[in-house]
Amino acid sequence: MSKKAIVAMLTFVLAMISSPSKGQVFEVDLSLVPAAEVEAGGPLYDYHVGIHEVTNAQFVAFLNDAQVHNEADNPGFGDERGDNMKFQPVIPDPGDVGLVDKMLSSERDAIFDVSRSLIQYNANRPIGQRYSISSEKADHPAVGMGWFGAVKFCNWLTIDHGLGLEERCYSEGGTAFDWFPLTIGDEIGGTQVTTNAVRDLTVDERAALVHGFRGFRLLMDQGGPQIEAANAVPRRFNEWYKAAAFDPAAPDFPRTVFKGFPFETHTVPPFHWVFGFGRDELNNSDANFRNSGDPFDDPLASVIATTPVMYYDGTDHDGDFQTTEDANHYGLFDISGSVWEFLTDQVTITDSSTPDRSIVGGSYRSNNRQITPSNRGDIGPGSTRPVVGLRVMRVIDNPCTPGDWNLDDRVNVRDFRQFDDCRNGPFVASGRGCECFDVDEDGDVDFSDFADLQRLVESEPK
Ligand SMILES: [Ca+2]
Ligand SMILES: [Ca+2]
Ligand SMILES: [Ca+2]
Ligand SMILES: [Ca+2]
Repeated sequence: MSKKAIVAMLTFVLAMISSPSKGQVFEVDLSLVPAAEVEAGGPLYDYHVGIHEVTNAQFVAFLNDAQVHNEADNPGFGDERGDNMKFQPVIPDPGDVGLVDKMLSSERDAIFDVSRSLIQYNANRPIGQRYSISSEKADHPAVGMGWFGAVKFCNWLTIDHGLGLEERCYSEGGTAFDWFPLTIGDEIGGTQVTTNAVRDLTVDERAALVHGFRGFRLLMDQGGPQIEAANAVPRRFNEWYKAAAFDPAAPDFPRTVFKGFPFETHTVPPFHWVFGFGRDELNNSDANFRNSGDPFDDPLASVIATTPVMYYDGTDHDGDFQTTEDANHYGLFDISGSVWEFLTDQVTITDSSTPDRSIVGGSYRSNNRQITPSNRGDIGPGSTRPVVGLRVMRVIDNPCTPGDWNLDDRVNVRDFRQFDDCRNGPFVASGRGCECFDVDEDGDVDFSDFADLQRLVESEPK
């Protein structure tokens, strides 16, 4: 490299370090899970998934930038990048971020809890530089955020990538009830009913999310693997399980595996792997789980024993520890183990005012049976854990199969419900997904499209 090039590069690097308050677009490596590779009963649209969990360095960039754009902390500069976050200045952990002020509510750490992470906070530094991570832990997965923090990160990342405020996938606000996937309660021809957010997404709401938004979000998980029901329940929006376990090269017969507790089993369907690194057997060289023998292991479970993201890459890390090359079929790392990952889905708990959120994949503290993609946990949306992080995804090209609005591979009365909405309702203005009803491709959705749709239904296989 020439001297000039080195100077130019250094100048660039220094500029990045010294101006942390301007948007910090960082690379998010995504891998395509293609519609064309058909998982029986699974998603029929392209989506892109983060090849690794969100790192400490990425989460620090978010926290610093959000604080710069937080009206309370930086008057005159507040905007959507930092809205709805209460940065706690004093007790007991400066740097915690809640939905409300610390002393007033149980939701005080709902966005981020410093003490359950490896990230540090220094109130004496200028805003925009207060959060930091040691260089050794910068590429480890971030932990200690609640589901609110995970989806706030997704919304922030959407803005940071210049995708536009209207592409954000989650509603935000000052209370726990204001945070939900944006299409929940967005009823046909009606206005949004936020009280409906206290439940999981319907199929139509999942379809609307896929059709209408290009921002970053968490993966969806419609009903889990659904093996016992022999695919009786559709899982057309189970983005997690396809990305995590599907592979046309996997065994073509079901296998029974043990879950976390003794005697409890579940079945892995044909063409899916038991583990998220594309195999049915687990060795210590494959993933970070409890006492897995990696150099970061903590037998006492007293520290955050994450491995760097993509650690299981087939190298021996300069003689430290031999790993197996463990990107899965879609190039995704650490699907099994390292840290649990939040999903979009709300798990309805009848005695709870805010439903739990799904977490998947297990962590460095999970045993060897708990880190399968079909294993699930759930925690409250404001709960923070040193074992739970996140992975982001995007639908980059919103899908459009003529007439099949709910993406279930058939055109029928369920799609027609949405047709009326596109013809008369709010979708006309936004155009989100309605172009799929313009069957005759003349630029609008009207009765001539309806006639074409009827013909599509009649030709549907019985
Ligand atoms: Ca370990
Ligand atoms: Ca993981
Ligand atoms: Ca359909
Ligand atoms: Ca038309």
